[in-house]
Amino acid sequence: MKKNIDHTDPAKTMNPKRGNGGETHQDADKKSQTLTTQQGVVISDNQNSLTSGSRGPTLLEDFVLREKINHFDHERIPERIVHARGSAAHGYFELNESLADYTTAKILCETNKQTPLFTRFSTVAGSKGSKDTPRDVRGFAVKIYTEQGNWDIVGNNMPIFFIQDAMKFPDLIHAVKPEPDRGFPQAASAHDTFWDFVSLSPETMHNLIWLMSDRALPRSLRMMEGFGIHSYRLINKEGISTFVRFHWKPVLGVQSTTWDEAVKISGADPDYHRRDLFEAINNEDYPEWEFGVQLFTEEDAEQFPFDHLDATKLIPEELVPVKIVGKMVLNRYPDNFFAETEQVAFCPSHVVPGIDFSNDPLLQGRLFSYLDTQLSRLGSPNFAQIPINAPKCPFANMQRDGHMQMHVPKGRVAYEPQSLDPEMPRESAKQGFVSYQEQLDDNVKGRVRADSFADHYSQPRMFYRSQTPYEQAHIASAYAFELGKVDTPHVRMRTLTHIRNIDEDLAKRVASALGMTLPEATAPAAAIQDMATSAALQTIGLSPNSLKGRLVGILVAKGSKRSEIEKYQTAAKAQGASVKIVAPGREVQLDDGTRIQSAERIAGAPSVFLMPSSASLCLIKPNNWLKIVQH
Ligand code: HDD
Repeated sequence: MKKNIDHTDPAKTMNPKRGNGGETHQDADKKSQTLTTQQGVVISDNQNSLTSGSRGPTLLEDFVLREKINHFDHERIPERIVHARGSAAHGYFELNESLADYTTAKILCETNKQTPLFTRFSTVAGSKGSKDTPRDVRGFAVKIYTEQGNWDIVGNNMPIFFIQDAMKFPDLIHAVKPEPDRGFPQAASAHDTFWDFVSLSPETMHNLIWLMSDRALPRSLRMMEGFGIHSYRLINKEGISTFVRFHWKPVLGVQSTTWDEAVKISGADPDYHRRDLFEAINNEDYPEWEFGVQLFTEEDAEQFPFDHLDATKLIPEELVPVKIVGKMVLNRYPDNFFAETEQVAFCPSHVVPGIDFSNDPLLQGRLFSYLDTQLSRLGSPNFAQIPINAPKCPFANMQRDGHMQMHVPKGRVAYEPQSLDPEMPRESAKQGFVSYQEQLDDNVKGRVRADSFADHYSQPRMFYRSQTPYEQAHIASAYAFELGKVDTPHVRMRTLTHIRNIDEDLAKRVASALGMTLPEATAPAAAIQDMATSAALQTIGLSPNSLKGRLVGILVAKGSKRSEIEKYQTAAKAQGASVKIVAPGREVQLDDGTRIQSAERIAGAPSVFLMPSSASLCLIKPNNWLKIVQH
C-alpha cells in the first residue's frame, strides 16, 4: 500500500519506532506525495523562476530555485579511480555443503539458507561513461550481508593480477589510463605508456596474456568466471588455518565475443552488458554462479612449483580441485543506479570471523586502499551508513559524529571502558573477529621481493599452451593489434623479448604481424618451467553448445506468418534463449492482418548483438521461407 503522507500533520511523517532521527520523507514511497523542498515546504510552481514581472530579472529570494539548482550542481561524486564503469544487481548466496571443518564463518557453515548480497561487475580502465566492451579485465565484486557482518569478495574475472606488490598499483593504473598530456585513449590498453610499463615489469606477463585472450571480451557479464585471486585463510574453531582461493563459476559457462564483434558492439550499443544484465533479470532469467573453493594447507603450498602468496600465480585446478559448495543468484536489478551501484563501497578488508588474510603483499596494500578511497568518493567516514553499504545484522560501536551522520546515538557514554551505562556495547572475545596467530618472529624489516616470486613466464606459457588453436590465434592477433598501436619502436621490441620467453611460436606470429625481426629473449630471473596444460584455462572448452542465455533475433517483414514467428519464438525460448523481433520498422503487419511490435529496427540492430556467434538466427520472410543460419 502506498503511504499518503499528510504534510499538515508532522507527527504522521515521523517513524514512531525511531523518533526524530529516524525515517525521513526520503524513505517513504513518494508516488502520492506533493512535491516539496528539502525542508518539506510544498512547491506551488516547479516550472517558472520567481521574476520581477513576466520579462524581468530573476529574484535572489527564490529559495525554491536556488535549492533545486544548488542540489543539482553537486549531484556528481568522484568516479572510482579504477573500475568506474560498472553494473550491479542484488541477489542471494546459498551454501549447499558446510565448510565447518575449516571455518567458523557461519556463511560458510550454515547450508540451505539464503543470505542477501549485492554484486557489481566493472571494467577497469575506462571512465564511468565508457563503453561496456573494451578489451579489459572485468571486476567481479560481491558484498554478502552475512549475519556476522558484511563480507566482500573483491575480485576479477581473471584468477591472477598484473603486479605482485601494491606499491606498483598507482604506476600500473597511470600507465593504462588515458595518457596525461593528450587525454586519450579512453578505456584502452593499446597505447605506449601501458606497454612501456608492462614491458619493464615482467611480473605483468601472466595477466597480460589473459588480457590478450578472449577472457577480456566476455559475451555477457552472466558468462564470466569470478576469482577472489589472493589466498585467504579459513580459521576453524580450533584456530587451525587452511588457505583458500575463492571461485565463481557461471552456470551459463564461460563465453566470449571475438574482437571483431566487441568492436562492432561498442559502436552499436555501448551499454551492451548493462542492458543484458537488466534484461536478463527483467525476464526472470536470473544469472547464477556456483561458488567454489580451492583448499590447501601450508604443507601443500610448500610443494607447489610457485609461491601462492604471489597474486600473479594461479593454482591449477588439476593441482587443487575447485570444490563447489554453494551458489549465487542475482534476481533483482537496483532500484536506483546512483544510490546503489554508484555508492556501493567494496573493501577486501571486510571479512567476518573465520576468514582471514594471507601475507600476499598485493592484498596487504589493498586492505588500506579501499577504505581510504571511500573518503574521497563518498565524502565521509560514515559511508557505511548508506543503505547499500550498511550491514543487515545489528551493529554498535563508539564511533561518533562526522559528515552526514545519519544516526542519533542516545546517552552520555561514547567511550570504552565505561561503567556508567550497562546497555552500551562491549567487546566479545567469544564471538569477535580474531586474527590467525601466525608466527612472525624471524622476520627482518626491508623492501625485498621474495625470490619465490621471480618466475614470470612459466604460467603465461601454461596458459598459452592450454588454449585451442583458435584461441591461440586470437591471442597472437591481440598482441599484434595492441603493439601495432604503440609508436615507440623500443617498447614494441622489448615486449617481444618477453613473449619469446612465453612461447616461440607466439613470438614469431606477433613479430611477423608487426613486420619486425625477432629480438633475443630477455634473460629470465628464474628458470622457466613447462607446467602441465590445464583445460580449465580455455574459453572455448568452457562454452556450452547451447542457446541458454543467448539472444536470438527473428527477422520479420510485412506479411510474415504469425504462426511461424510464434513457432520459432517458442522453440528458441524452450532452449533457454530470449527472443527479439527485428523488423524494418518498430511495427509491421503480419499475414493475418494483425500488427506486431518489433523490439528493434534492422538498421539499429546489427546482427552482432542479436545473433550470438554460435547460435541461430531465424529469418522469416513473407514467402515463409525460413533460414536458420548455424555458425
Ligand atoms: Fe582494486 C576498486 C579488484 C588491486 C585499489 N578493485 C576495485 C574494484 C574491483 C577491484 C573489482 C571495483 C569494486 C566496485 O565494484 O566498486 N583490485 C581488484 C583486484 C585486485 C586489485 C582483483 C588485485 C588482485 N586495487 C588493487 C590494488 C589497489 C587497488 C593493489 C591499491 C593499492 N581498487 C582500488 C581502489 C578502488 C578499487 C582505488 C577504486 C574504487 C574503490 O576501490 O572502491 O581503492
